[in-house]
Amino acid sequence: MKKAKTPEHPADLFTRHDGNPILIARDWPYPCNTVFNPAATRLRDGTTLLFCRVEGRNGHSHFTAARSKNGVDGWKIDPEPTLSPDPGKYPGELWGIEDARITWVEELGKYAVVYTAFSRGGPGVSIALTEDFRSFERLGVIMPPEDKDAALLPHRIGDFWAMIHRPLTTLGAHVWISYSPDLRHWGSHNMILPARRGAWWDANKIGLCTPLIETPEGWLMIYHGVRETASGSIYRLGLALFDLATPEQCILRGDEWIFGPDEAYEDVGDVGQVVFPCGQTIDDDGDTINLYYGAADSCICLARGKISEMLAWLKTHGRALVEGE
Ligand code: BMA
Repeated sequence: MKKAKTPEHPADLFTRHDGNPILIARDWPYPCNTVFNPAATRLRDGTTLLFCRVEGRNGHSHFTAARSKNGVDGWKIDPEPTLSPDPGKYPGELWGIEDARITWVEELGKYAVVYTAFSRGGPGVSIALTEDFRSFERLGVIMPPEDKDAALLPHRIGDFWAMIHRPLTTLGAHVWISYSPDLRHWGSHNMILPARRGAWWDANKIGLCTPLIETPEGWLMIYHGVRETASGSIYRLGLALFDLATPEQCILRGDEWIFGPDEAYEDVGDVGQVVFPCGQTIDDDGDTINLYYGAADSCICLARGKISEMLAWLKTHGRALVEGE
């Protein structure tokens, strides 16, 4: 059901594209159940590439690249899966690979694709490097289960690579950062954003959405909060800002969600009441975010927002973390 929007209750910070959903399973060149939760990047020639999660009719997922000149339509979808699970070599991928996040790493001249590998042990974080989204160098599972919702920062912090991820502990599902000298061995683990508790919209379970956005004021994080209700979970989006030089330090966190399920394609599907972005591109103005998200675990949608508005909103609606909330 659509929620009322008035001047007192302004619209979300992201505006949906009129043509949503922009990609559905029926667009696919081969049979599948659903397409959702895509990673995104802009290639050097300006083409938008979505690395889409495709779920087959066996319940297992793989990734297929879709490319578009304008990031909205005219998608050219690879005729076959672009990256498939390879459980023979990588046992952590037994039940599929899910929810990629892409970071361009200038120092390597490669894209880092960080994704969830799902197997008997649970979901873990894996990483693969690529120059062209045709061949991939897989490094395997780098964060053991249960861990997901991970993305690499685009450059080292000091001497170390930094990864945002979401391990599950008995005390909840919170966002962490870890550091590595070589992308393979990770340490210096720190929780950077805890799920809140009680009635909060982001109580008990949160996770990173898209890779962090580097702004002059700090690393901007879009995260999802999961509200458990009697009729299921509601996945909504919130904002937080982290210090540029010490990203484990949260500067501001918004109290309210800034985007949530409202349209029929977000409310109804394999898993209703879900908006789940894994990728964004930023226009040449350096301000406009094209947010690509899975809706109801069933289709791919686009919404647009402005980095400047998100930072301004955080200054008025955000505050420092309060222990115990
Ligand atoms: C999360 C992830 C996402 C999914 C969401 C809603 O835990 O597994 O892939 O979109 O649940 O089902």
